[in-house]
Parts: sequence; structure tokens; C-alpha cells
Amino acid sequence: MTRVIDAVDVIVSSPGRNFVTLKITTSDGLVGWGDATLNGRELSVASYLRDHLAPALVGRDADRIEDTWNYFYRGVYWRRGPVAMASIGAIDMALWDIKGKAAGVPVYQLLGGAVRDRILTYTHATGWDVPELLDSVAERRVQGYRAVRVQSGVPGLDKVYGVTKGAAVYEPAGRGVGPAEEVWDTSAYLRHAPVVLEAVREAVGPELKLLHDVHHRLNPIEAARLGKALEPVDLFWLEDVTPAENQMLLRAVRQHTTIPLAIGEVFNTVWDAQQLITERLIDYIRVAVVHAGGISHLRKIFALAEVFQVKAAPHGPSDVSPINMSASLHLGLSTTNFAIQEFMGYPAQVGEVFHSSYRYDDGYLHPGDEPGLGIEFDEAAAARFPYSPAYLPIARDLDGTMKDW
Ligand code: GCO
Ligand code: MG
Repeated sequence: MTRVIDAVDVIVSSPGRNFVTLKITTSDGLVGWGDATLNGRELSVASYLRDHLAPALVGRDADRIEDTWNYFYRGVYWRRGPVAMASIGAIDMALWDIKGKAAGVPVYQLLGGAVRDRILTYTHATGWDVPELLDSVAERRVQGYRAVRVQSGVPGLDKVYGVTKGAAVYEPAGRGVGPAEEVWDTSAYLRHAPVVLEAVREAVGPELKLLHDVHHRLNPIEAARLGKALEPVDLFWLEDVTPAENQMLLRAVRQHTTIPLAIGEVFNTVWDAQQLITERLIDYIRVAVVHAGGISHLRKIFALAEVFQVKAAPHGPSDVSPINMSASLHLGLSTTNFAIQEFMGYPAQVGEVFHSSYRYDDGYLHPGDEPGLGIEFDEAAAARFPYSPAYLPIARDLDGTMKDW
């Protein structure tokens, strides 16, 4: 019997932050869920799905996941880019969810079964200054984390990526219409970051894995300098040292430092990542399930990476929903070269809308053993949290010139 796609619904909700959720219903009554969230551009993905892909999806065979992927990728002249790929990513996730539910097995079983018992995870520690940051790291250790990303303020700057002043939880997107502005000072950052990271390593000892995100702010020679300066800190990785466009320039960074590099959270396809992987200009590929075309396409990216001894370490901020997180964990359990999963955590209201079966224990995550992805989305609860616009900030240099945020 062919399992036909009967209905496609797109739900934009805001339980603490905005999410776009795709619901696919089949002729035999199965429901699959996909995450289509693109931070600050939510409605464009919702429209792409609702207005352009959904009409062509209704009536298709729900079991033909790979064919459907190609139908919306190769079958579309204007392809690639975050909006199109997040839409395909959501469809792909929802179809894997349906296939798992139809078979009565968790998706990781369909991907080849578990290659590990649990997935190492890292979370974020933030502090405006070193004492605050050390408190935050200590709190994460009490929660059991074995790997922590550390970000701090920079003297002379008011706002810095990854940190808030005071006790507020960091959330990059700010409510309101249009982006907030930040001022950035590369010299101050380059002077300050090594001092902070050395102080953290000194305080925590050798074992805790420490990570740091530069968030696309440096040019290659600045990145090389920072990498060299941080070698004694023994970072697990240094992330997004340069903007991702000029990939061959990463060769210069590699010539100067052996610091492990992680890149790729803004990539949408294997073709965005192929030079970095095949020239081995990175150690970790950071693509998110939703933003790079779903489980089917991430498997291909990770397979290419495996050949070149590059490890998978998907993006897991608060702006990918628990559906994406779950899909990432099913991949994590079944992918040999999967290294670590970022887990930033969610606002409390997220739990009212997304019921997830993945679990955290002692620094590790597991997707759980529910059929499919193991996430149920409560539409009635979601209706209580209507969308309201939110945008990522922008950054300017001290003289007012636009900078990569
Ligand atoms: C990370 C990321 C995020 C991004 C955010 C943008 O490594 O977790 O850099 O914090 O800034 O996902 O929407
Ligand atoms: Mg990042």
C-alpha cells in the first residue's frame, strides 16, 4: 500500500522564541514533524513551504524520502540558500519521522543502528568578566557537562556576541522590528580573549573540554594569530574564525597553527563544505539538520567528512527547535565520525509545546527509543504563543563600518 501525503501544515509559534514547525499527515493517519526555523527570517521559510512546496507535496508517496529531496532540490531551478534548504530540511525530517513511526522504530535504527551508547554534548558558559565566567563554568560542571563553550565580554564594548551583562540568559535574537546594533573592536578582542581563556584553563584544570566561538569576526592572519596564542589553552575547538565565504584563505590559518577549527553552521549543502573537508581545512563540520537539507543530506556531508577524518559536530542553538535537536541526535547515535552535539537549551515555555523523548544525563545526550524522531508537537499549546518579530543583531566597527556579526 502506498502511504500518500494527505496534508501539509506550517505552524509559526513563539514559546519563548520563534519557531517554524512543519506537520505532514499521511493517508494512513501518521503524522511527521519537521523543524523549519531560520532565526530572524521565520516567515520567509513558512511562505516558501506553505505557498510553494506544500501544494506539490500533497499526493506524493511519503516513503520516497530520497526522491522527494531531489524533487525539491534538483527539480527546482532556483536552488540552494538557507530558505530553500531549511524548507527541504523540514520536509526530510518529517518524512524520516513518518518512516520511523510506520516501522515502529526510532529513526537511528533506520540509519544503520547505534554506533555508540551516548552522545557527548557541550553547552554554553557565559560571563561578562572572568569571575562571572568561572561561576558559569562551575555551574555547568555541577550539571555534569564535560565540554563547555566559554564566551566573555570585551573591555570597552557594551555588547558582545554570546554574552549578556548580568543574570539574563543569552538569546541572540532580540524582539522588535529590525536588528539591534552592536559595536565591535577586533584589536580589543584579540588582546583580551587569550587572557580570559588562559584564566579559565588555569582555574578548571586540564580535563574539561573548552570551546570558543569567534563568530566570523576575524581575517585569516588575525585568526592565525589568535589560534597560535590559544594553543597552550588546549581548546577542543576554535569556531568560525573567519567569515565562511573565502574558504581557500583558511589555508593561511592552517599554516600557522594546529588549533582545531570548527566551521559550517551557516552552510546549506555539501557543496558549501566540500573544499574545507577535502583540503582538510577544518576538523569539525558544524552543519545543522534543518539548515542543510535534513537528515538525508547531512548523512552525505558526514560521509564525505568521514573519508577525510573530519568529524561531525552539528549546530544546536536555541534557534533550532527540539525537532531538529532530536534529528541531530538520531544522526549522532548512528554516525561513526560524530564527535559532539551542541546543546544550548531552551526557554521554559518550549517544553509546553514540544514534548521530546531525548534525554540528558551526565554530560551526554541520547535520542530515546520512541518510534520516529520521538518528538510530539502540541498545536493547542503552540496557539497560545503567537509569532512576534525578532531579529539577530548587526555589528559595526568603531568607525561605523558594517562588520560580520
Ligand atoms: C552557535 C551559534 C549561534 C548563532 C545563532 C544565530 O555556535 O551556537 O554561533 O549562537 O549565533 O544560531 O541564529
Ligand atoms: Mg557558532
